[in-house]
Amino acid sequence: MMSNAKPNSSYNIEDSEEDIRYQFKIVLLGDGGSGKTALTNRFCFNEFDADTKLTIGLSFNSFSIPAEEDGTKIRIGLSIWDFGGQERFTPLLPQFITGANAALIVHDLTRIVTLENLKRDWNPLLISNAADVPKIMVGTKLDLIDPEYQLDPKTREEYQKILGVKGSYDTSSKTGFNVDLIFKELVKNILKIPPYDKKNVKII
Ligand SMILES: Nc1nc2c(ncn2[C@@H]2O[C@H](COP(=O)(O)OP(=O)(O)OP(=O)(O)O)[C@@H](O)[C@H]2O)c(=O)[nH]1
Ligand SMILES: [Mg+2]
Repeated sequence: MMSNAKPNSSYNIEDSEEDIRYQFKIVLLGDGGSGKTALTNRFCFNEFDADTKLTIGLSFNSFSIPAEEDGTKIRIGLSIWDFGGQERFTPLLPQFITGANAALIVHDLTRIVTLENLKRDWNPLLISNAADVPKIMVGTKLDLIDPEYQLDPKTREEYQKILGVKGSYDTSSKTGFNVDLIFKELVKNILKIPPYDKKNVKII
């Protein structure tokens, strides 16, 4: 298990622990090799490694993003729980999913079976351990996809409904496309529901 306490490198703002007013737990779930660690590394460190190692059990990162509350600059701390997608780690995961504020459920655009497995395995696992949390469906490796073979809108819509996600985005951790956006969208969704909806917090 890895631990790093760094601000999101893409924001280039000095971090200070005192400013962190809210702390949210975000979990990433999806098949082995679907690109969860690559998303985390792009988001937290603005890095991409073409040869990441599979995650053993889980990897944990914490960092913060800038926000505003009633016009005052604050930071929102995020703890990112990046789970190993190999089946042998599944028995370990429920205890770590518990307490999540939101989830990214991740499928590999180059392997349709990873989308089916969100429906079959990962979404049920999430629901049984963190019932109603906001979640976003994330397609990875967009840079490897021929535009002709992109997920067709009907299939996307069908899966969005079945999975009960707030949105669906395609990303590339290699180019960075949409990576910041999915994490920010997720936090925006946390801020829409109780107990946070009453607070005047905005991501900037
Ligand atoms: N070209 C490209 N390769 C990617 C992208 N995202 C991930 N990869 C590659 O896909 C492989 C698997 O990515 P990981 O991030 O390790 O996958 P994971 O979901 O964390 O896998 P587990 O830890 O086993 O659950 C690595 O070789 C990555 O470099 C992407 O957006 N584009
Ligand atoms: Mg991993």
